[in-house]
Amino acid sequence: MPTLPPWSRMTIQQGDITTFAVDAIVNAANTRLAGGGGVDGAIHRAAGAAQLQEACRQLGGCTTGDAKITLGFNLPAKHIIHTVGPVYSDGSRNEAALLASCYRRSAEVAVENDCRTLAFPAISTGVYGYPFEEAARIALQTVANTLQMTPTIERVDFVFFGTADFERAQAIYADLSARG
Ligand code: AR6
Repeated sequence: MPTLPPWSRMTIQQGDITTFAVDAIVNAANTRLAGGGGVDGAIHRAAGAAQLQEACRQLGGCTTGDAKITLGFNLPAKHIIHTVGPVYSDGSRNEAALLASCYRRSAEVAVENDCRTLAFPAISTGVYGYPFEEAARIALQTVANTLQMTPTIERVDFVFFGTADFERAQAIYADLSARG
């Protein structure tokens, strides 16, 4: 079957990412991979905190903009790709490049581990303070660009927790996908 173009392989969803039955969900982690609040806390609880913490400990941390993989344990997802977004300060500290790197590296790790369906949360837009609109544009455009080079990835779901974020992301998808 021919590979669909990038924007046709990307969807905007609302919900709790821990319920997504995909090959890999992506976690918005910290550099120690120690678990935390927000989506990280929800993923650790749903996967089984003790076993995920032990798997993360063996990875020895993760630098900002990079990504590492574990099993999904009790999750419906087979794997968890842990990536570390930048803490947003004022936009002059390489935040945009680091955020783009999270999405690119997560996709690369997915390909290396034969994960064909992925779900991403809105990395860095919670505790790490990245302005939502800007972060969502970087997320969608980076994944669209990456999918050009990763034909084995069949579908990427972008999962937004709240209704307002979901609706803003839908508008950004419409805008960016119309530009091609
Ligand atoms: N499903 C989908 N999205 C969610 C969920 C969920 N269950 N829960 C929250 N979100 P955050 P960050 C959204 O703070 O900004 C942790 O302590 C949330 O609405 O989880 O990258 C880590 O250990 C927001 O839009 O991640 C790090 O220390 C988005 O997920 C730090 O927070 C990201 O918010 C990482 O901060």
